[in-house]
Amino acid sequence: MRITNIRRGRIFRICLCLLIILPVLYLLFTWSENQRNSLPEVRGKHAALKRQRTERPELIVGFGNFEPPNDDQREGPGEYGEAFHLPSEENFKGESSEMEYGMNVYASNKIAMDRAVKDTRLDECKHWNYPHDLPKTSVIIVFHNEGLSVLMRTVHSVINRSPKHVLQEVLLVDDFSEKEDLKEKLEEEVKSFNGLVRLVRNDERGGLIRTRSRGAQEARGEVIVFLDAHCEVNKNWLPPLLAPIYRDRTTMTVPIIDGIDHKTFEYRPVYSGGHHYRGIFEWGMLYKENEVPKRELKRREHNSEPYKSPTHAGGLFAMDRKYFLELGAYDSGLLVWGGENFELSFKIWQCGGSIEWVPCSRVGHVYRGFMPYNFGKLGEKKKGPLITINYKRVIETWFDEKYKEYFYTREPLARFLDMGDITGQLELKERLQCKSFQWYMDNVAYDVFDKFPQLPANLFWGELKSVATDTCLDAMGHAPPSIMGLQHCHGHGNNQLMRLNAAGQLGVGERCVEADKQGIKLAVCRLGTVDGPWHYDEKTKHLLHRANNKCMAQNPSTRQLSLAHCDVNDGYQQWEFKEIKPK
Ligand code: UD2
Ligand code: MN
Repeated sequence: MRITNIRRGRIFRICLCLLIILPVLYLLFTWSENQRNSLPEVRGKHAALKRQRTERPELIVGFGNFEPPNDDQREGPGEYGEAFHLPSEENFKGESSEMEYGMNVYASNKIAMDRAVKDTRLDECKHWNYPHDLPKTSVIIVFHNEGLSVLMRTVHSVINRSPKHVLQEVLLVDDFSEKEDLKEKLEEEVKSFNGLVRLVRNDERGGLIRTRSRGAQEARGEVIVFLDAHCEVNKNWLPPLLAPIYRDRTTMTVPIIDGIDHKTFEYRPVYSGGHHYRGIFEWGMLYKENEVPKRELKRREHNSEPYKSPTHAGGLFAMDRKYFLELGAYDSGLLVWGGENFELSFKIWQCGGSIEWVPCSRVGHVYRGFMPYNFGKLGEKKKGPLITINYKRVIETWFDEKYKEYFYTREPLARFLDMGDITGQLELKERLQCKSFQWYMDNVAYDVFDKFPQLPANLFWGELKSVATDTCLDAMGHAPPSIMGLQHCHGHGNNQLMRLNAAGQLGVGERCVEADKQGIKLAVCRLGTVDGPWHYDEKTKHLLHRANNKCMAQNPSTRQLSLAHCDVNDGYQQWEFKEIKPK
């Protein structure tokens, strides 16, 4: 009896344990399954989807972990993205090709077209899986006078590192290149891809902006991806870019842009350690990158998930082709180069779409030493700097009045530039019922003001001329920190265009003029501030540095600038702001 009772007790306890353990095990199992299945999807507010998805995404083996061919045991110059140094006797040839292309194309010619690069993604990225029915994609590469081997390496990387069934085509659009090899040899190269690569050519120079719009017209894929002609895409770059578009066709996606050295072709991760940056701008419309605000990071579950960004650098992005065309492609009034990244970004956000940067998609880009091409006839036709004209079109279309003032404060000469007709753009904005710029600043670009606060108006601007010597304060084209100089007044603005704002900041371009014992200096403006130490007295013509209670002065013999005890009788302390007009 006793034994039986003990047994009964044991059986009861075992059953009780099982009753507790089994449901816990079940819950744990389903939770881990969910975790696994949640990784494949790129989630976001837009997951409610304009495009219906019926089944849950499958786990597709070999997709999240898509391994490009030829990536093992390769040997040769530049393999795995290592730096390649020419033997010293060939340096001269390398340098002269740098003069021609802004990058060492002679060195590039010695590196395999299909070289391997190092995988710069976050580890987490290797475990994502993506839907198998992603939209077919045209990769569009516009080019003008690029190095053939650099262009072809871009093409090879796309073909080798994109899943075959997703890649509709690589579309090359030649923007009226003059180089012989691009005219002749390129045709043969293209043929060797049996139709997967197509080449179309402009009859005249269109500039990169119009040429990209043309590419979008000609493309056959459902999604278009733009790349510059000197890129190398990294492992499994394409599916992560397509997934958010597949979920919501009004999303533009942007890969993280790694650097490729313009001399050695070394492939370098732009940043590592899981930190994320996104595109913003300062009020002169220079593109900047800023750490992603916590508010945006917190919205996501995984650090490798896409995050929203106010804008993008311009060159590399993916979009639903029809959506790009519905938005009017790029404003066709924009000329050659610059500002189109903002135009498209403001248009997308303000008219109901969104921009996401995708950490699991990495693409290398060669940042050139200098711009090797000129703007051709398109540049000559327009008076004034063409890029500022582009910015003016963009801000006049998309900014509210108050924000336009910030741009004109930072870029006073822009007021006088002829931006052409923007009625078509304003009509589009009306037709698509786009939101205000204030909405965009409040909801999307809310981190801009932290770095670039609203600009106080300029009290004085123009050339800052020494009364004694008739020379002008000049930033000398040096990078800050550097010494300000005095030069012959040329009337073109640029390095001589000084602005003194109502809060005492003396600025030139995006830089600030500061002073200490060593002299008058060009400095990086402190982020988040717009004030400064300067006060200009129109009567005495003194430029007073309030913190030191001294005046800007010129040394009569050395001509160097410094701070000196203010003296109303000293002509070398007298300055005049002289307004200028664009030439
Ligand atoms: C950046 C962008 C670039 C573009 C530009 C502003 C990145 C990595 N790059 O400058 O894509 O948005 O800002 O407009 O974000 N090209 C033509 N016709 C021309 C001039 C250039 O087809 O008249 C081609 C050129 O061969 C290249 C592409 O356009 O493939 C971009 O030009 P870039 O590389 O000189 O511009 P980049 O990278 O300095
Ligand atoms: Mn480029």
